[in-house]
Amino acid sequence: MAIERTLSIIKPDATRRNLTGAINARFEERGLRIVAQRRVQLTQAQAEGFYAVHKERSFFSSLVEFMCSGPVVVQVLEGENAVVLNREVMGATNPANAEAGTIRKDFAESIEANSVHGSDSPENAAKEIAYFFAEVDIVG
Ligand code: IDP
Repeated sequence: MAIERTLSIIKPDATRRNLTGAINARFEERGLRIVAQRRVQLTQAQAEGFYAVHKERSFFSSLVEFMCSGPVVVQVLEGENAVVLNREVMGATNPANAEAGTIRKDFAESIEANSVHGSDSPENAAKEIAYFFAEVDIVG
């Protein structure tokens, strides 16, 4: 299987509750390596740009406001099959539907405040990584 990179974001509901380390332990336990990491306060423009694909959705403005409500940790995870593996470790978007032992089942507060973001395809991972990191900032 190919070594891939994916973009992960630890969302404001999780940084607020001091869960950064607990969440990153889940990634590392499953073999995902954190090869770049930065704590950021997103601006409205940055959050809108990142979630532009959702701009017609009813929850867009609320999502943008939530993503700017506190610091986030943006990071690049690397490993075999990293995109799909990260989605598996995260669990379903809605924590009510997430499987036992996933980050969202164990930590998410709601379908919006669901603790983590993860790219959904290798193509989107490349775009999302480039949104936050220069190649030189990623040390594998
Ligand atoms: P994903 O994060 O699991 O890939 P997406 O459907 O791409 O899920 O949605 C992006 C983010 O938008 C979700 O992680 C969540 O924070 C928020 N979101 C998705 N659906 C809803 C909703 O129905 N109400 C409120 N927020 C939502």
